[in-house]
Amino acid sequence: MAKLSILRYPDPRLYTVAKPVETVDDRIRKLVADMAETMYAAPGIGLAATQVDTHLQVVVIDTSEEHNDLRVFINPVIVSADGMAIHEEGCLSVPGIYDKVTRAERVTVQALDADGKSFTLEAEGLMAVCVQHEMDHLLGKVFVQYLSTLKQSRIKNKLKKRVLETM
Ligand code: GNR
Ligand code: NI
Repeated sequence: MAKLSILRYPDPRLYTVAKPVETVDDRIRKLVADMAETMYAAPGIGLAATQVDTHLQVVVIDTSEEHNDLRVFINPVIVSADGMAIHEEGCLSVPGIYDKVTRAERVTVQALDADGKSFTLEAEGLMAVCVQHEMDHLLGKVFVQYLSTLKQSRIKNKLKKRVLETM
């Protein structure tokens, strides 16, 4: 396994739309293992391949407290969604920034697992938030894009200053 480096907002590569995986083979399973290692090390509860500059529809999520419930979503599709819920979100690509985002309260997602087998998951709560957050990454969207343009420019400035401070 290898820890991968995570792109930082507003890196333009985060705006890339991911392509579907054609075959779930060992190359994809290696990517999944590396993404899981990167997510746990961060630490985070989810990671999209986009964030590690690989533009394929691959997501890993583990919302468990014990970090022992890894879920893999390849070519995920939301087949139904209902309700509305506001949650405070953060993102490993936007470190130290947290803000409220409105999303569907419950989603049903269909995807392939690491064996290429199709499954359906009904998600609510944090899992529902995370699934939608990660699927946005695959579409080239970062959660801060739901915030006002004023907030977005403040966030960009804050992250720029932080990079300068570490030089
Ligand atoms: O680790 C993460 N925590 C989180 C908290 C609230 C809503 C979404 C997330 S996802 C984030 C990891 C990440 O950036 N995934 O893309
Ligand atoms: Ni994120």
